[in-house]
This record gives sequence, C-alpha cells and structure tokens, in this order.
Amino acid sequence: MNTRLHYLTTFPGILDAYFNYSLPGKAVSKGLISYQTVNLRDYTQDAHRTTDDTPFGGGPGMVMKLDPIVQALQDCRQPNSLVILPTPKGTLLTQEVVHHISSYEHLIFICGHYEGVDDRVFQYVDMPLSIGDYVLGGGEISSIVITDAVIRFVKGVLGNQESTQIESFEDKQRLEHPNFTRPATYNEMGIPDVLLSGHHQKIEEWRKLESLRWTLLLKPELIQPDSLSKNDLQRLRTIKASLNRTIDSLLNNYE
Ligand code: 6GU
Repeated sequence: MNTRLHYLTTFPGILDAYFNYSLPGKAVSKGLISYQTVNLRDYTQDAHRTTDDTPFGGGPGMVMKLDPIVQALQDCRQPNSLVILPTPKGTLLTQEVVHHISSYEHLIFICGHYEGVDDRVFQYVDMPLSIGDYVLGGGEISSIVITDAVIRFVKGVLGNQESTQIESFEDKQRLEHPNFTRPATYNEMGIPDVLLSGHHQKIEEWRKLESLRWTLLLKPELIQPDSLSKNDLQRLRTIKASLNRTIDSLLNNYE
C-alpha cells in the first residue's frame, strides 16, 4: 500500500527539504510513499493572500484564518483520510499512536503558525497530536517528526533487518542494545569483547541482556511485569548480580 501524505502549509519548502534526503527521499523515489504540499496562500481570496489575522478580543500575535484551511481540506480530503493537527493541545505521540496512524492510506497534516489556528479548526480535525510539552513556532517541524516516525512502518521503507527491530520494540517494549563501529579502540575506549568474538549466539544473548539492562536503568516503566520470559528472568538475575557487585565494591571503600 502506497501511503499518501498531504501538508497544508504556508512554508512548503520545509517539507520539500525533508522529503529530499535519506530514508524519506528513498521512500518517495521508490514510490512507497507520496507527498504533496498544499500552499494555504492558494486558498486565499484577497490581493495580499493573507492566511492570518489579529485575534478577537485583542492581544499580541496573529491567528491563522479558518477559511483557507477548510477550502484546502475540501480539495484533498477523502473518505479514508485522517486529518491530523499538530498542536501542544493534542494527545501525546507515542509509538503506539504512530503504529495506529500508519494504518491509514492517506494522512493530511494541518501546519499552523503564529499564535495558533482559529479554534474552530478542531471541528475539521480527526486527531490533534502533540509531540511533547513545549511550544514550537510552527506545525511543519512537528508534522515532520510525526511523519518520520510513521513512514518507518510503511512496507518496504526499512530493510528486512531494521523491520525486525521495529517489531522488537513494539512487542517487548525495550530500548535498543548499544551499538559500536570501527575503530574498536577510540581514545582508549574499547568495546565489549563478545562483539569481536564472531560467536553469533553469544552476541545475540549479550544484546538481549543489554537491551533489558538499559531499559531497566533508563525506562523501567516500559517493562510490563507479566511480559517477562523465563530467559528474561534469568537475565534480570544476571543484571542484579552485576549491580550488586558494583555497589558492594563502592561501599567497601567506606566500610
Ligand atoms: Cl505537535 N506542534 C507545535 N506547533 N508545537 C508543539 C507540538 C506540536 N507539540 C508540542 N509543541
């Protein structure tokens, strides 16, 4: 399935830059995804092609007008479209939300600017999404963040190997194990010997152990207690023993 992406924006160049490079660039040239920017200025009626106006009630800043957005939506919205409004007022984007969104054939992003969009825009939106508790200047960057997470789920965008990694994050809710590349020693910093051993089974086990270790230390809330396999329990014991040794040797200095 080819995923179609529409961006309603006053700065189409920001999206063009993103889709020109790297993974998204390749996905477009392979025809796995297609994207179109819709310049909201093309949906204005006045000579100055204004997309914003002063807020009712006064105050600083400008507010994006509703009509250009509604007219543009009318031209590109289809029955299978999902209309997304990137906004700090939205629900938080998580990998689960990303997975859900990626099942749609057609996504439309409304990229707001200035102090926001006329609040009646919510009447035309399926999913308001926030990428975190901070405020960005415009919706283009947040649309790109959402897009970048979504297209990894589009079939064919990632190679086979990387696709498996997606599944592992999804299924097991684990952070990835550490990775290293040449040189094996850099500024006197080495890498774990097992990675140079050529022993695939041991390397695989080391990766699972480190994946669990770093999830436990950095994001323990990702680990669902009822999701642990027998092997994971054994790994937890290994991690616990190694932490105990580290803590004991530190305490020894003081006792
Ligand atoms: Cl999704 N958009 C904008 N413009 N600002 C944000 C945001 C989104 N999420 C947090 N801040």
